[in-house]
Amino acid sequence: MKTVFILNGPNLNLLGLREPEIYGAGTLGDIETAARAHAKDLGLAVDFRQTNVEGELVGWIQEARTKADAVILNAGAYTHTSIAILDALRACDKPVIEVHLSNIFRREDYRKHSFVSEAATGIISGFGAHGYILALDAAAKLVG
Ligand code: CA2
Repeated sequence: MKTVFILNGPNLNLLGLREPEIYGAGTLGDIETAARAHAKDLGLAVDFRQTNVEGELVGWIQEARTKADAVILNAGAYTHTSIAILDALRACDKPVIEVHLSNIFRREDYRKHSFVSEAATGIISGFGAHGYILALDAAAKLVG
């Protein structure tokens, strides 16, 4: 069975607690539950993780080189700042699907640039929690 890493960055553990008008009312746990159910239907195994630590995300992307067939990544605010994450993605050599709950291009200027996009196979942004489901569909297609 093919394995997809679903990696989540800083503050995504706070989903559902604040800013529901931007990120929706669901929690990251709700997203994980829906993603696991959809992955099962697609015949994919998922490894779902969240961290607030940039270096931990870098380590997980490195781990994906040998343990995952595709990566779904919502790097949170590190999307807009982290060359370390970009370098790790460039070394990863697996399909990478960048996900954002909000449409980052409709928001503040500092959110409109993504270092992740420079290494991503594709981007899903603005569909809320459903973006993770769309990303799994894309991953299933990409890993065959
Ligand atoms: O839209 C997205 O998914 C983001 O990656 C979410 C990040 C943000 O920094 C990116 O620009 C876009 C923020 C993660 C969640 O932050 C929260 C902060 C307070 C309360 C709830 C969530």
